[in-house]
This record gives sequence, structure tokens and C-alpha cells, in this order.
Amino acid sequence: MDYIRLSKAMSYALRHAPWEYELEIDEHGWVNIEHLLYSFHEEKKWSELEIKDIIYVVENCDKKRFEVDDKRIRALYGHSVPQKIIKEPMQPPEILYHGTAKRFLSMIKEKGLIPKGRQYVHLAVDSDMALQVGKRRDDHPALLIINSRDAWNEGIKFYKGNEKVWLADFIDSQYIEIG
Ligand code: HQG
Repeated sequence: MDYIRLSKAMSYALRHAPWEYELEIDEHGWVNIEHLLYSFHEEKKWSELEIKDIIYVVENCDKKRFEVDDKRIRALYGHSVPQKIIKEPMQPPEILYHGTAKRFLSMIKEKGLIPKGRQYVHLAVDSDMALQVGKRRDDHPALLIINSRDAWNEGIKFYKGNEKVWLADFIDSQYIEIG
């Protein structure tokens, strides 16, 4: 089983295009795990897929991207579906980090961090992880240090994705320092 490929397919279905899999996604991002399985079965490459493979990805992928409960599964962050995934606002750690391409810095200084194609801005609890994220777009990414506690105290909403990923609606440039 190609678990990396499976994880990518699960991310695509649960974050970006549940309708392509005829999945009903609720306002918190949950879908029925059996519906996801049956829908994957329609593709030849996933015809042998079992629930335990999906659970394996949930429990063993390099980042905690998904969550399962009794009958349901959801992505914890990363969504771009048109329907807003509802998250409970929560006080963030004092400092968070964001890794990005150097070529975006002038726009970020001007406009702050915006969600772009996703529903929320994604922030990391540690600088190593942020730099890894930035490396997707630049071999020598920029590290942004976010004064998240001040932003929160001044009314910017934050939400927890998982233990390492935090989400925010928007980060004004006054809370961003370039590391
Ligand atoms: C940039 C991965 C210009 C922003 C990671 C980023 C993450 C601006 C890009 C998760 C801007 C959006 C999300 C502005 C923001 N002007 N550029 N004003 N504001 N940007 O992929 O944070 O591995 O949507 O810096 O770990 O890179 O898939 O967001 O470069 O947690 O589980 O616009 O995806 O998770 O890119 O990554 P993305 P991201 P997974």
C-alpha cells in the first residue's frame, strides 16, 4: 500500500473536493468514513483499500492531518472547500511561526498574512516546522515570527489545528517579524 499517495488522496477529498467523492461534509469537516472508503473503491488503484489502511494513515502519517471518531473522519486543517469549516477560537501560544517564500515578503509586509486559497492562515508552533513548510515554495525560505499573543489580545481569532499547527483568520503585518 502506498500510504503517502493515500494520505494525499485523503487530504484532497477531505480538504478540497469532497463533492468529487460524493461526500457530505458537515460544518466541522466530518464525513462518513465508510462513504469515503466506498468512493475510493471506485478508482482502480484503491479497489483493495480497507478501513484499516485509512486508519493507518490517520495514525502514522508524519503530521497529524486527520482525526477519526466512531464512524467519521475529518482533516484537521488545510481546507479550501467553499463551505467554511467551523473552528472554536482558542488562545494561541505567545509566539508562532510561518515559513514562506522570500518572493512573497514584500506583499506580506504590505497586506499581512492572508489565507490565499485556504480558509485560514496556517502557523507552526516551532521554527523548524515552519521552515519545512516554506521549503515547499523556496529552497531558502523566509521565517516569520508571529506575535500571536498580542494579536489574540487585540481581537484576532486563532484556532487549533493540531498540537503543532495553529490557524488564524488573518495576521496583520504589525504582528509579524522577519526572522
Ligand atoms: C503565502 C501544509 C503573498 C503564504 C503545511 C504561503 C501547512 C502570501 C502561501 C499547510 C500572503 C499560501 C498550509 C500575502 C500569505 N501575499 N503571499 N499577503 N499571505 N501568503 O499552501 O501555510 O503538509 O495555502 O506565506 O504544513 O504554505 O499539507 O499555505 O506561502 O500547515 O498537511 O501564500 O499545508 O500541510 O500557501 O501551508 P498554502 P501554507 P500539509
